[in-house]
Amino acid sequence: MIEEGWQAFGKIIASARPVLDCGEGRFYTGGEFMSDKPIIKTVERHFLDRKGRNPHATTEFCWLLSGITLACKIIASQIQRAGLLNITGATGETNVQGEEVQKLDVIANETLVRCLGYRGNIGLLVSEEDEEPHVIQDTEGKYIVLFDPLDGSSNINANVNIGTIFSVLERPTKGSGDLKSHVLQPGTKQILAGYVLYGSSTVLAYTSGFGVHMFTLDHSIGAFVLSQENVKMPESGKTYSVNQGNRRKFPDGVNKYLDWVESEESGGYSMRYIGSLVADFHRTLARGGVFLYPATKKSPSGKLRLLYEANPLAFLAEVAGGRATDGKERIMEKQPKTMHERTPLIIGSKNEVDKVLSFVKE
Ligand code: AHM
Ligand code: MG
Repeated sequence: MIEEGWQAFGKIIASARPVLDCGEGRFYTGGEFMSDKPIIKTVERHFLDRKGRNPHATTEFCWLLSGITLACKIIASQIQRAGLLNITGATGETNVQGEEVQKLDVIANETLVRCLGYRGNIGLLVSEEDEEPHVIQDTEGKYIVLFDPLDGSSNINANVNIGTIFSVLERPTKGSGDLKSHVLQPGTKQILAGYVLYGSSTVLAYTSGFGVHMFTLDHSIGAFVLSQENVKMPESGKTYSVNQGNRRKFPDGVNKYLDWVESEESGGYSMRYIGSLVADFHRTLARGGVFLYPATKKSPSGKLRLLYEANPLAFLAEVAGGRATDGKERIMEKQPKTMHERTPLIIGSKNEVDKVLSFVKE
């Protein structure tokens, strides 16, 4: 039906311009095949365009990617109607991190697990909400997908921006060894990372190491459509982003940086903190600046999770020209020891992260 539509479309164009009908719905216009030229660029099509440069840019991998985009479209529609569907508020349970679980956390998690559970090339799924990985295929399944299904859950009930973060690893040894050892890979091994921000518009950003690209969800056609290619993070930016409420619990180096950033000597910075990592990162990526979630006395290893929060955003930041560190080590080089490991995070514009490090490393 769709193919017939395209053929009819081609024939209309043919009446206005000389076109050679090459069969199979392809019409040669003298320069290129019309049916090879998409009228919109979806995430999957964009990813596949890196074929040749990226060994993972295969139709098989696109099947995995479409599982992520489908899940995020479903999550976006649930978020938009949350108040009408009675799915705001807490479930009364706590998750593996000891945090209060929101109804939308559960919905987002189940949506991702169910959308990805049927993709034949996935072996394991790792979610912030589940203590153990979901074993989709014990011995087969080339890829591992890790995700924070709904980041910024404390903002859900306030109608403030929230997001989904994802990371994809290749399974090192097919089917053998301890499954957890397959998951515990440093961020440098990521083959894809991204996030979806459910904001005033729903935006997806991804990288596979070949640029950072952004797509906007066009609700009228139900697709993430390319809106910005090769996004670069400004090298500097006069915004810092941190939970100032934890000021007295921060290490001395962080407090010295904050003293400096608040002083006249810094030339004047603005503070912006949404409390949803995806939203704070998205702003930092677009406008420049730095985001910090340091260790605190309450959380000596920091709050954010290495595998499905810090690593994917670090990959995006670095490909866009920024930096990500825990104050001592590059985030993506950290060797994870446990699946839900936490890390301090300093991420953002290259010059701003270096500035923080000059105080933290003193
Ligand atoms: P979550 O994944 O349970 O939502 O927790 C992570 C969130 C991040 O989005 C955000 O940067 C941080 O926690 C905010 O924490 P705090 O309220 O301590 O400032
Ligand atoms: Mg989170």
